[in-house]
Amino acid sequence: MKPAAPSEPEEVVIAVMGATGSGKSTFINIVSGSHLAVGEGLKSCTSKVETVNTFELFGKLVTLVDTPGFDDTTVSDTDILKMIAAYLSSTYQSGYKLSGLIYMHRISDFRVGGISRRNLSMFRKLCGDETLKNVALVTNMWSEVTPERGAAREHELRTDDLLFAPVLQGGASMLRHDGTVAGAQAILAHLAGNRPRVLRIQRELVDEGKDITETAAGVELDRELAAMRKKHIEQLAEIQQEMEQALAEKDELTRKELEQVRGELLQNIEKIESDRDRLSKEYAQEKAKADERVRQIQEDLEAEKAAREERQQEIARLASEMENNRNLHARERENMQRQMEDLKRRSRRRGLFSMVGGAIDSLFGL
Ligand SMILES: Nc1nc2c(ncn2[C@@H]2O[C@H](COP(=O)(O)OP(=O)(O)OP(=O)(O)O)[C@@H](O)[C@H]2O)c(=O)[nH]1
Ligand SMILES: [Mg+2]
Repeated sequence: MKPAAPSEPEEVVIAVMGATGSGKSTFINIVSGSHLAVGEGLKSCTSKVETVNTFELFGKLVTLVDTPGFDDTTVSDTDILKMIAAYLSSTYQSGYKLSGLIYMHRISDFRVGGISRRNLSMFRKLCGDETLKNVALVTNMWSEVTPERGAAREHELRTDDLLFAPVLQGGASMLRHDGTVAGAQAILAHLAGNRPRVLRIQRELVDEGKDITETAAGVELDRELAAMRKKHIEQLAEIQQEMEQALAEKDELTRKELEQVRGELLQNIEKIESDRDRLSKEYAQEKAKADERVRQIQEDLEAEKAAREERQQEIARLASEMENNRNLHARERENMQRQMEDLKRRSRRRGLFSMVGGAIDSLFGL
């Protein structure tokens, strides 16, 4: 984060990541008093990077960033990586770093399936090992399990080398979220004091000038897509065999059903191939849009800074008038005091993230 002047509250930015439906938006709403959409059914809810209005906590200006989980039901992983990467690289280029990252995990999941593992591996590739000190692995939905079962799962998550163990060894912490405002604030307090660090994807894209397909997250995504494609091609071969058998047995109904499955598989394969191809090209477009928007926001910030300085001069003028003119009428004095309070309130500094508010949503959305 950009250093603030001594009298100004420090700006802290924390991103919340995790699988779709893990409770990211709910957590943010609880602690920030925002109204982000929360999922009700099986469908994913957040499909873009969103920042919520900045709020003050423990004397700091906190901005939380909501992200869509990988394996979203409506947006492809390629689009999600593209959005998250554009957001992180544009803001980093403007001098902003994250103070913390929360990785949300439902303790109520009776087993950690492929989706959670994929999200965790993408998360690790985005962060890199050097940032792990700024990571909190947060378990939630404790009300959905008995304390014994929850504790047993927590232990498993903590000790399994395919789950949280390597992340914890790298310096991350594991915390429980009990669903309350105070609990969520305690989690933020744990992260808010951290030294902001550069994420691996930011270093790769900005400092090393890598193409997104060459970043650890880009390579991981491509590996996932390649594995998925391979699985589909194997399934296709099986279906083809079954279709031949159905043809030989003159089983028209089965053959037709298989034909439909075959069509779906072919479509999936085509989509995977296009997803692999378009990451690099579309990232460049997304990044250009993001850069332009961040540039505009910074211009607005500059204008706001100039206006703030003017207000501060006005405050100083009013203060000295009150000081020097002891004969002021009580009502006049009260009036001037009110004006000063108003000017002070309007002079509060806002950083890039607080300035962005909802504006950045439209930029990083689809
Ligand atoms: N019992 C319980 N339910 C929760 C908790 N947090 C979230 N939920 C529920 O879990 C569902 C998903 O929550 P969201 O906050 O939308 O999850 P998300 O991670 O933002 O999901 P996406 O936006 O789809 O990635 C909603 O029905 C929430 O009401 C919690 O701490 N306890
Ligand atoms: Mg959400």
